[in-house]
Amino acid sequence: MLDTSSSLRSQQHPLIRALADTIDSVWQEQLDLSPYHLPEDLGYIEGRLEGDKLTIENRCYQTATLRKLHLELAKVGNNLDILHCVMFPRPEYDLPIFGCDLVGGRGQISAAIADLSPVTPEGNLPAAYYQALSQLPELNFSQPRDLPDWGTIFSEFCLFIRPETSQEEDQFLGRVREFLHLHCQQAQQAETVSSRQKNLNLAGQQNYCRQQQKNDKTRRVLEKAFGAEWANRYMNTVLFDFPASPN
Ligand code: 18B
Repeated sequence: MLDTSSSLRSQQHPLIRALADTIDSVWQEQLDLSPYHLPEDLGYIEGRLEGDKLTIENRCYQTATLRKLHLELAKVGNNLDILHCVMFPRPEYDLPIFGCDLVGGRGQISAAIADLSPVTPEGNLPAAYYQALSQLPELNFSQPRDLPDWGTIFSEFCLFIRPETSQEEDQFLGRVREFLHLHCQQAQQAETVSSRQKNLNLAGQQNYCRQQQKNDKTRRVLEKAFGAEWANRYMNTVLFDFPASPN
């Protein structure tokens, strides 16, 4: 059963609320979810960031083909609302990583990012994804943002914008819903690959996590509230953990 009565959600920016509801409903409708237990029950966390309270709410699932589906909502006082979501596939399947991040404060979303990120050494998405995504109508946003240096992991379909109007917010939400529909449909019908391919997928996922761990903006928020060591552990074990390589 999904608990949709998240207390944090009702206090978040409307786009964050709408995206969290969308993620929940697509997951529930298209996937067969089982619980996923986070280390030491890091489900609900409170810290203090320069006098403001930092609250984090995590929910986590898994399916037969997806190792970890993580939806995280965070709030820093009244200044910063954050949605973070990553769907890590099991490396036995040729599936990209769905990821998105919404960051906003005081009524305005400053960063809206969503992607289906390839994990192959060549950086290609599986053909079915490429075909479906290439057919979606091109969206034009008035304030596209430049990816940071570590953002080499993202696909050509990555959205990274500062939404200016409620129409742009709706367009972003609609496109993320399309990403999710496609991805859940592909994940439900994925077939296992050779052990060589599995190792390549694993290496691709490790690279994705290592790059994401370089996001200093995420790290700074966590460090200020919980200290450097805790932030490091949280980024490595909750946000961007990966299974170890086989020896
Ligand atoms: N992230 N984000 O998830 N991050 O987790 N995020 C920011 O307006 C948090 C992901 C991404 O321009 C910002 O500049 C915290 C995933 C990119 O240098 C803040 C958490 C993706 C940027 C936070 C969190 C992802 C970015 C600055 C834990 C993509 C731009 C906001 C709950 C799939 C980086 C701004 C740059 C920005 C914070 C991407 C404050 C604390 C899954 C590319």
